[in-house]
Amino acid sequence: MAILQILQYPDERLHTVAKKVVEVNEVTRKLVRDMAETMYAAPGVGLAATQVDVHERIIVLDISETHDNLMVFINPEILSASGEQAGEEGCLSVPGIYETVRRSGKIKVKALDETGEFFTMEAEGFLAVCIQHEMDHLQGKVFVEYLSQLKQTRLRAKLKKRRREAL
Ligand code: GNR
Ligand code: NI
Repeated sequence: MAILQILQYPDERLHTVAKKVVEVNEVTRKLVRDMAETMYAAPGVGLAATQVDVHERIIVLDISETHDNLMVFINPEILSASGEQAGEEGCLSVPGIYETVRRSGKIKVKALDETGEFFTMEAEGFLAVCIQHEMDHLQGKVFVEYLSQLKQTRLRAKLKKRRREAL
């Protein structure tokens, strides 16, 4: 297994739109394992392939406290969405920044698992937030893009300053 490097906002590669996985095979499964290891090590509750500079529609998630409930979504699609919720979000590509984002309250998703098996799933609450956050990554969208332009400008200045001071 391997821990992969996570792209840091504002890296333009985070805005790449991921392509569908054509065949779920051993290469896919190795990437899924490496993504899971990277997510657990970070630590984070989810990771999209986009964040490790692989532009394919693959997501790993584990919102359990015990880190024993890995969920894999390959070629995920939202079939339906309803309601609304607002919650504080963070992102491994934007460390140390937490902002409230409004999202659908409940979603129904279809995807393939790491064996290539099709499944559908309903999610609400924090799980629904995480799935939407990760699916945004696959479209090249980072959660901070939901903030006002003023907040985004301030955020970029803050990150620049932080990186300067970290050197
Ligand atoms: O670890 C993560 N925590 C989190 C908290 C609230 C809403 C979304 C997330 S996802 C994030 C990991 C990440 O950046 N995934 O893309
Ligand atoms: Ni993220």
